[in-house]
Amino acid sequence: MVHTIALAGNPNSGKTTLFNALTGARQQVGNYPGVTVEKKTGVYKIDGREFSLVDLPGTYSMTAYSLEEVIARDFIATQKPAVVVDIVDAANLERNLYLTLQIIEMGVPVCIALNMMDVAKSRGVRIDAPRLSALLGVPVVPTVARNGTGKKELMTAAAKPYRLPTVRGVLIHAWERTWQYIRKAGTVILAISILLWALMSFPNLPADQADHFGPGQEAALAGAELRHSVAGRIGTSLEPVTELAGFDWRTNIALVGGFAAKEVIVSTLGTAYSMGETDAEAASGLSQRLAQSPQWKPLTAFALIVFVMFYSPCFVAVVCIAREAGSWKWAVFSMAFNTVLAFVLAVSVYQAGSLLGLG
Ligand SMILES: Nc1nc2c(ncn2[C@@H]2O[C@H](COP(=O)(O)OP(=O)(O)OP(=O)(O)O)[C@@H](O)[C@H]2O)c(=O)[nH]1
Ligand SMILES: [Mg+2]
Repeated sequence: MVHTIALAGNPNSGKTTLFNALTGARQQVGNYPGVTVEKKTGVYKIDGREFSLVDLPGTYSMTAYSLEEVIARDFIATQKPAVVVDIVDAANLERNLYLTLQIIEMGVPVCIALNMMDVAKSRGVRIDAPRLSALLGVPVVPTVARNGTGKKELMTAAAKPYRLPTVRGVLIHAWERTWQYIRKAGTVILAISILLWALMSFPNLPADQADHFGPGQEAALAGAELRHSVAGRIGTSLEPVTELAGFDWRTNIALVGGFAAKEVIVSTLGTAYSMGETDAEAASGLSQRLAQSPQWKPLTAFALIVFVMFYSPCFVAVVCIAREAGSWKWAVFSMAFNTVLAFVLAVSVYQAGSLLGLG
């Protein structure tokens, strides 16, 4: 992805001169959509990375009175450039900083090019750039756009703000995501797990059938109970088809549950394979249980991974697709197409693997 650098500043501050110095001959001149204000874009390369450079119309403020102000403001607000280089006329610092503050207040990364330093110097104006940078909280680079002084430093300065994310920023972002997941796991996923447990537990096996199982046959009884439940019946009815991919009826229960939320596939598989386990101390992990199960081979697990990666998005995603696409056609298509594709891939993997004697 090519990042955009926008050049903003007062009229006559040297934006176009700097733009030309940075892009060389590689530039495009056009108009902003719908208006005749000139739009200049070019490519700027540094350290093997490419940036799209945009020369915004010169403005004294971002209050959106004139067409130029509206264009500059809209560009920064909607295009969200990676960084806005604010070209400030050092010889008219006070007047220029008005716009600077407005750009900083828009919340985009800003870097200041303190231009016309030669003019300022000849007028006896001395500017403490590091202090100005500390006061504004953005990098400040003295430049003379006309002869290219400070050009190199400015890019290095302008390219850096997004290249190195701060440790604090990364930690905050990571924490937000983690918290989002914890909340989801604690609410949606818990609710779905309870629902799936209920579907796997009811209706109860009639007493006359349960009586066939004597002491020491708890595991067989639990299997019969699970098969009798709503979820067990769904899983069993799908088995004639899914066994082509090596999936038994218990695996089918987990896959149907996965349509509610992909996160519950493993936990549902765990429940389906541990029902009837009365001694919690002796209970083994799902992986050991599957390794011992006669229905499972490494090839089955591989086919299952392939299927889970490709099959229908969960129902929340399907609802989102319908909303975004504005019709249920795409939602139904994504469910059907993905599930068929996943099944074809899983069957191919399982059958080809079996033929080759793998697993
Ligand atoms: N002395 C000096 N002159 C400069 C410098 N940078 C630009 N200029 C001159 O200042 C004048 C205005 O520069 P432009 O680049 O056209 O300014 P601009 O910001 O694009 O102006 P608008 O597009 O009208 O907003 C030109 O004559 C440039 O040659 C500089 O650092 N020092
Ligand atoms: Mg210009």
